[in-house]
Amino acid sequence: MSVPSQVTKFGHVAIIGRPNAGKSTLMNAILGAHLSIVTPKPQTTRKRVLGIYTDEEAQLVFFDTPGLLKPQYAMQRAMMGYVDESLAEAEIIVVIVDTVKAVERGTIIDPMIATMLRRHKRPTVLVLNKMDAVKIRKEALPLIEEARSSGIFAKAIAISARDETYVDDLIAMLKDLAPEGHALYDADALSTQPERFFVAELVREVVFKRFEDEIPYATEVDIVEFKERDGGKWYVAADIIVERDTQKGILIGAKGTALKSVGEEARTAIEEHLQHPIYLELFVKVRGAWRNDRTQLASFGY
Ligand SMILES: Nc1nc2c(ncn2[C@@H]2O[C@H](COP(=O)(O)OP(=O)(O)OP(=O)(O)O)[C@@H](O)[C@H]2O)c(=O)[nH]1
Ligand SMILES: [Mg+2]
Repeated sequence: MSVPSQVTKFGHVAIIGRPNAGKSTLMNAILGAHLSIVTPKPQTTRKRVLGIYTDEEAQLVFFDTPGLLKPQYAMQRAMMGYVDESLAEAEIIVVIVDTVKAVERGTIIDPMIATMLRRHKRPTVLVLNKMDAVKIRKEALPLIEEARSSGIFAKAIAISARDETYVDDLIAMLKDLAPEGHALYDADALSTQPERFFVAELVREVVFKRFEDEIPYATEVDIVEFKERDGGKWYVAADIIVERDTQKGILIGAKGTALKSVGEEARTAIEEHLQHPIYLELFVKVRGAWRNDRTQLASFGY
């Protein structure tokens, strides 16, 4: 594969919005791949996830970002740093909202988002997401009207990222807004981030989906070994970090059964992602209050 020469549009697109709005689902729908992890819990995405979309005419580099919030501790401050960084580097901004919640609120204008857009003036597309879950679809019409008359957005579109409806129309809009330019990456490149990052995310996705209460939020995953072996399974060893001994106990489960089944589900997802069989070893470690400790956060890549 090589860099496609016929591409005439190239741009960076930051996807921003509140936690749980569907940012990661949207990026995956655009790319046609499960690149960024998705769970029903808010604050799933913690770092910037870079995804590359390429067709015959355009190459768009998407930044999936953590959901916007007022940071309470160091990890959340780092999360909001990724949002700022993505906005600064993007030529186009996508603001995505959960339309069900916007209908309840009676407005799509979110003060926190409006403030950010005033600081980063770029062509901005408003995406009204989760239209499949809006019971009376015409209740969304005044919101689209509000978006158009607000002067904040270049365009507005109603979609379902989950069902992939109107996602192609959104891609066409973004291609229109993208600057003229040449492709930077190979036509089959999906990201520039290392496989270790995606492997750690896939383990974290399983923990987020399986455990309730505080465990997902106290969990980080650190890949300690990633060995590609010739002619055999690759070897991956990961530490699952939690904050308390009780959390460690729940993650491991009676006779290790909980951890074993986390490992089985994660291994399947990682093999699918890497397109290669692996041997996965998981270890649970306790690191008190790592979320508020700059040194530990740095060691986890924040
Ligand atoms: N019904 C419906 N659910 C959706 C849609 N898009 C996303 N979801 C669901 O909403 C939840 C959150 O989706 P994510 O893509 O993880 O949301 P996010 O904005 O990336 O969330 P954070 O990373 O936590 O900020 C998941 O359960 C998705 O399946 C949609 O179009 N319709
Ligand atoms: Mg996300």
